[in-house]
Amino acid sequence: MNAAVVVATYNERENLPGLIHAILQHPGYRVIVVDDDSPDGTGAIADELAATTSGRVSVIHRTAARGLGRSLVAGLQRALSEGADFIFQMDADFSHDPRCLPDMAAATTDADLVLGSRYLKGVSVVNWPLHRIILSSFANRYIRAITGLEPRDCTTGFRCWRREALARIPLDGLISDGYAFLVEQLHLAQRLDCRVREVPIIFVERRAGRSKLSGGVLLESAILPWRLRLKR
Ligand SMILES: Nc1nc2c(ncn2[C@@H]2O[C@H](COP(=O)(O)OP(=O)(O)OP(=O)(O)O)[C@@H](O)[C@H]2O)c(=O)[nH]1
Ligand SMILES: [Mg+2]
Repeated sequence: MNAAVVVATYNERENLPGLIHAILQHPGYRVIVVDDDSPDGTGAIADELAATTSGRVSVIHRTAARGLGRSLVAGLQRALSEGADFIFQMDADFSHDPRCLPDMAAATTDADLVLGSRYLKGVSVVNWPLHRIILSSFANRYIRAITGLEPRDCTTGFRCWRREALARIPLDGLISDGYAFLVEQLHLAQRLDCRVREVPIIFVERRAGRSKLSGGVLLESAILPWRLRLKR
């Protein structure tokens, strides 16, 4: 197995060490942390982990304007240039269970992009307040209705790419940055005829730290589906 897991971080100091430990339990997996100069010192913790894990963890320190989308682009490009065959993206806060990684990789036998989906079998979300579930499930209906995307969970951040498919995505051309980035990335994959498959995951509310969901991020997510539709 030659897999790289891209983890974007902003103020995840309590979560990152445990997460990296759990990912590295899988032989053949390495981690690329993309930190946005977190005020809580996550970047320095990532450097310490990189120094003690025999080259299996690398860290990208970003200092430009912070953003999830640009961070993921930097990490995914690094994974491609390092030659990984399977490239994951996942959140740092334990909402995505590292134990699911091998099953997601296995699901690429008949797919180019595997989505860890919260909405395949009803709603598999644990400990989210009701308003977050309503917001997320409304967002998915809205996105599907406007863009014609088919997956049940278009905003999931837990993804596994086959290298050849990710290499075809013009990552530098993606314009959005918050959760909208995830929708734009999926839309592009579908337009480029990637075979997209969903596998069920159980999403658990973040273990520690605070959410970065903001009004600006939500507004971008509300507008993006219309931009994608107009493009089509
Ligand atoms: N590098 C970077 N990472 C970010 C940024 N915003 C969020 N992240 C990371 O992206 C992942 C998802 O962000 P979250 O804040 O957990 O968003 P969420 O999962 O929708 O919300 P909660 O889990 O409720 O907090 C986490 O690993 C964050 O640390 C950012 O601006 N830059
Ligand atoms: Mg989260």
